[in-house]
Amino acid sequence: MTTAPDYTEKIPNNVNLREDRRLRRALESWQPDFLNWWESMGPALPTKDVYLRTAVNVGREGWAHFGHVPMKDYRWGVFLAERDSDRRIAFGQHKGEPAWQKVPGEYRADLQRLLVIQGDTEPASVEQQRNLGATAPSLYDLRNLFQVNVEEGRHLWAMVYLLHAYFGREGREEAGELLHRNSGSEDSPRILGAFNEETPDWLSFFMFTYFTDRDGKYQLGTLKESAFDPLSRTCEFMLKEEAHHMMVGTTGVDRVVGRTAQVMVENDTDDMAALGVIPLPVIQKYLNFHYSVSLDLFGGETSTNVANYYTAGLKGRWMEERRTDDHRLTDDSIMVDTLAGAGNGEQSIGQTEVPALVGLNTDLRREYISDCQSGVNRWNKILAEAGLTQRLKLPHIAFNRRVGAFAGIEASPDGEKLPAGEWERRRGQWLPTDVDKTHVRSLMQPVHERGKIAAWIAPPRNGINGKPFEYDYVHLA
Ligand code: BYC
Repeated sequence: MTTAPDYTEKIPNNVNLREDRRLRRALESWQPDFLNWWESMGPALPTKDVYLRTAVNVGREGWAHFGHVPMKDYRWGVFLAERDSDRRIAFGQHKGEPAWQKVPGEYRADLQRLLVIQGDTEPASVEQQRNLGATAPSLYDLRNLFQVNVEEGRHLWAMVYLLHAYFGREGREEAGELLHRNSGSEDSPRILGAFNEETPDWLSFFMFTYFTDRDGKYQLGTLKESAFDPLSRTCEFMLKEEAHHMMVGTTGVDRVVGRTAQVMVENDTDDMAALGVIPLPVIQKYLNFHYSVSLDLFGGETSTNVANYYTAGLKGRWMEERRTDDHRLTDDSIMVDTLAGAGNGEQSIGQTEVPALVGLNTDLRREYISDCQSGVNRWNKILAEAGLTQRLKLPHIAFNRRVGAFAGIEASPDGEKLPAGEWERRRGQWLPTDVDKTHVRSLMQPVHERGKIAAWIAPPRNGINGKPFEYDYVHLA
């Protein structure tokens, strides 16, 4: 099968849409709805064109083309990684059998649900980021925001293709619904909690792309293992695009921390509010918020849903093939975080042993947490190299949770279980307050001039695609 997308088609694709008239017409009738949604819910800042990359191939080399394009003309399309015709299922009760090219009837409902949940997050993030262009700290950052936005739009296409191609009328209806739910809507909110939160400023954006996009990386990593081969190949290519989103988050927070550290050292003070940068305690509070709501995205510490997904072969583990167990896990166990009886009628935060299959959300969350820790280490290195003693920290797993074992309790960032009253009194020390948010927003004055950057963030080390920071990444309308 060819891997190069066909750009002569109305919907660029490498899945031979040309030969599947019914599917092509179904997707072509969804396309105007998508474009209407993009116009009304996508980036609000009017632009002439943006220096964007567009996928031109899915192979290892040279998969993307860079150039200035009007955003509404971006070629959203359907791209699957190359097919391996010998691929076999790597885990669960069907381990060793050939990967599926069609959806087995008994797993249809579960697979459709996973696709809908995944698909729902993509447009949600575009909606959350809709107004950020107006306060971009530089044209470089503005371009990165738009790149992330168009690719999240493409990831929506990726899920919509699967729904249309493999799930009949119900799939088409679900594809329609993906454009009707909206982030933060009272009547029809997005499905997962974090995708109904606001992203009102650029510190939130960088924290979101670090912590919440990283959940995307891990969830896509498990769906890439799926026995349903079209889903696996779809996720493989999405992960390639996702790497840029990770870079935006990691280096974005680097640059905020770096600039604050620099100004702290130059002024020999840690009272940053007056100096036009974001104080480290505020950065810590934003980190606490985005990390804790992203932990919720992994579902409960124990879950029969995930056990069923794994056994059926729908959703694997992170790096499934590198694991050295039997890839069925029917006889294994895992320690998961829990609330345990403390003997005096009280409950305390502890661990308990459960069958490995029901603990798979915990397994994935742990992989994610250790990856998040690497970001914190990196930011702390920036502080140490500036000669500062302050450090950032991931809060305890029970902090600010709304899903799973700790949903019903309050805990401090150190993992101390707190009475509700004390939590309410102290939450402003740990989560952004209105005063913090107002201060951060007050710094968000747009810098849309070529080669210039806002004072609260350091410039990037590198530009995009070998271009310098001063490049005209975006032409405003
Ligand atoms: N909010 O058995 P449980 C991304 C529901 S991000 C609201 O503990 P399960 C991206 C759950 O649906 C990646 N509801 O959890 C990032 C279930 O409902 P039902 C998105 C929640 O099912 C940035 C019930 O609670 N992809 O790509 O094992 C920008 C019990 O749940 C939440 C995926 O998530 C929540 N946080 O795991 C753009 C992959 N958590 O069934 C994009 C697909 C749980 O009782 N989804 N619930 O009605 C899944 O694999 C799983 O559904 C979940 C939950 C990991 C989300």
